[in-house]
Amino acid sequence: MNEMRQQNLNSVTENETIAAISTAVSEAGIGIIRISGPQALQVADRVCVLAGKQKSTLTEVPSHTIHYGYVVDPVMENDPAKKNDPAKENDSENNSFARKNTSEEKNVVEHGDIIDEVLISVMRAPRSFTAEDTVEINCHGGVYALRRCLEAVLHAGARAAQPGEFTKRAFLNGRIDLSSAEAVMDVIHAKSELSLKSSLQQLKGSVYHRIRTLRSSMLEKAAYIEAALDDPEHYSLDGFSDQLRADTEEWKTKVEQLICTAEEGRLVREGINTAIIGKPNAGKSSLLNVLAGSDLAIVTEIAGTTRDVLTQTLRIGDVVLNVADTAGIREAKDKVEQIGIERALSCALDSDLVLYVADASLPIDEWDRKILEMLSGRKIIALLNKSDLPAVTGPEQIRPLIGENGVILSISAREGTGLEALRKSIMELFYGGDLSFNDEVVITNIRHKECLEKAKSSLELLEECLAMGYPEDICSIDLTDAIDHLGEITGETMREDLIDEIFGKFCMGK
Ligand SMILES: Nc1nc2c(ncn2[C@@H]2O[C@H](COP(=O)(O)OP(=O)(O)OP(=O)(O)O)[C@@H](O)[C@H]2O)c(=O)[nH]1
Ligand SMILES: [Mg+2]
Repeated sequence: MNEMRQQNLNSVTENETIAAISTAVSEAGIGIIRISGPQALQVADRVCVLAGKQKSTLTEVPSHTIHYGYVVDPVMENDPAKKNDPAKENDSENNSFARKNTSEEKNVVEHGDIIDEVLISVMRAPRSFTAEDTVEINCHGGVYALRRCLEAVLHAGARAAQPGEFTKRAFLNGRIDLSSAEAVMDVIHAKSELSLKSSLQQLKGSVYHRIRTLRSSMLEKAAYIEAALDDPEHYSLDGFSDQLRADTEEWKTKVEQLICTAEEGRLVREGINTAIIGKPNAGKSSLLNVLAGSDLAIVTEIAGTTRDVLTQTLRIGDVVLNVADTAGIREAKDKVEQIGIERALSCALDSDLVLYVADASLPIDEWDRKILEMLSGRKIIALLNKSDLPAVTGPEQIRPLIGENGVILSISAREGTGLEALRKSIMELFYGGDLSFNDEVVITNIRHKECLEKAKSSLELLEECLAMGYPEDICSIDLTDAIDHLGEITGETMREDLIDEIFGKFCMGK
C-alpha cells in the first residue's frame, strides 16, 4: 500500500518543495509560512539570516530546533546584481544568501532588505507532519509582510502549495491514513467542543482502527478462499460456506452500527437544525435573542412582528444549534404573513428539533392544538414562556397535546431563566445526555458513510450468493467489493482522482 502511495507521490509532486502561508491571512499576532520537501532547508537558507550565528545555516542545525533571525529578499546565484561582485560570489557557496559575516548582516539591516523579524523552526524528515524536511517561519502576522515573506520563499525555489497539499503528502508518505487526514479538516471546521472532540479522536485514528480490524477479518477469509482455490489439496473449503455466512452476518451488523452513528455524526458536525414555532407574540424572537445573547430579531408587543424565517447558528454549552426564528402561526392577515406562516411550517417539518413556544400567561386555544397536531411525530420541546408573569397555562394543559414523551419546560425569555434545563433536555434527546465520545467511534464524514453503505450492499449480495449456494469464487467477488469499499475510507484502496478531489477541498496551507 505504501508503495502505491509513494508511486502516487512521485508522479503527482515529483518531489518538489512546496510552501504556503499556513495561518489565516489577516492581521494577527503571528503568521506562519510552512515549507516542505527535499529542498526545504536549502530554500529557507536562501531567505533566512540567523541572528548572531554568522557561521550557521539551517542545513546545519539539529532537527526540532527553533532559531531567531530575519527573512530577507533572496539573492540567487544567477542574480545579475550579484554576478559582478566577487565578494558576494564567494558567499554563494552552499546556495545560501550572501550574509556570512556580521558586517553583511548589518548591511542587510541598514539597506532595508529585511522583510521581517522571525522565528524559524526546523523539523527534519521523517519527524514532521508531512514526513518530509519541513521549515516553519513564524513571521509577524501582518498581511503584507506575510505575503512578502512567501514571495521571497517562492523566489528562492519553492513552489506554491495546492490546497491540502501538506496533508496529502502526510497521507501519501504513510504518515496518516485518509480518515485521519480528513479529520484534520474537520478539526479546522469544528464549531463546538463536541465536534472538536470527535474530530480529534478521528485524527488519532479511531475510525481507521475500527475499519482496519473489520477489513482484516474480511481479508483473512478472502485470502483463504483464494488459497483453497489455488491449492485444494492443502486448504479445504468443506463447511466454509457456513462459517462465511456467520461471519458475513457479524460484519454486516458492525457496518450497520457504524452507519447508525452517522446521523449523530451529522448533528455533531453541522449542528441540530432547530425551528422555533408558536403563535404570534409567544416570545419566539425573544427566545432566539436570549439564546444568541444579542438582539438579532425584532421584538415588539405587536402580534405578527416576524414575517420571514431568520436563521442563526448558536452554541449552547457544547451543543451547536442552527436556530430558525419563524413567523407566528395564526389566520394570516395578508399575503406576506400567509407566505411567512407557510415557511414557518415547512421549516418545522424539515428540522431535527422543534421548540414550541407558548405564552403561559394566556390560556391555550384552538391554534395551539392545530399547530401541535401538525407537528406530531417530530422531536418537540414545549416551552411555557413568560414564567415571570402569573401562569394561566401549565404542563397539564400542554401534556395531552404533545404526548407522554414530549418534554415540557418553563422559561422566561425576558429574564433568561430555564435555559440550562433546555440545554440539558436537548443533550438528553440527541446524545442520550452523554457527551464523552470516550470509546465510541462516530462517523462524522459523509464520504465515510457512503463507503459504509456500499460495503453493506456488497455484504448483502454476498449473503444472497451464500443463500443460493453459489461457489466460493463467485462469493469472493462481493467479499472483495466490501473490502475495497472499506479500504476507501482509510485510503488503502483509493483512486487517484478521488484522492485529488478530497484534498482539493482542504484550505490553503494545510
Ligand atoms: N413578561 C414577558 N414578556 C415576554 C417574554 N418573552 C417575550 N415577551 C414579550 O412578548 C412580546 C412578543 O415577543 P416576541 O419575541 O416578539 O414574540 P414572537 O413570538 O416573536 O412574536 P411574532 O414575531 O409576532 O410571532 C414582546 O413584547 C416581548 O417583550 C417573557 O419571558 N416575559
Ligand atoms: Mg417574532
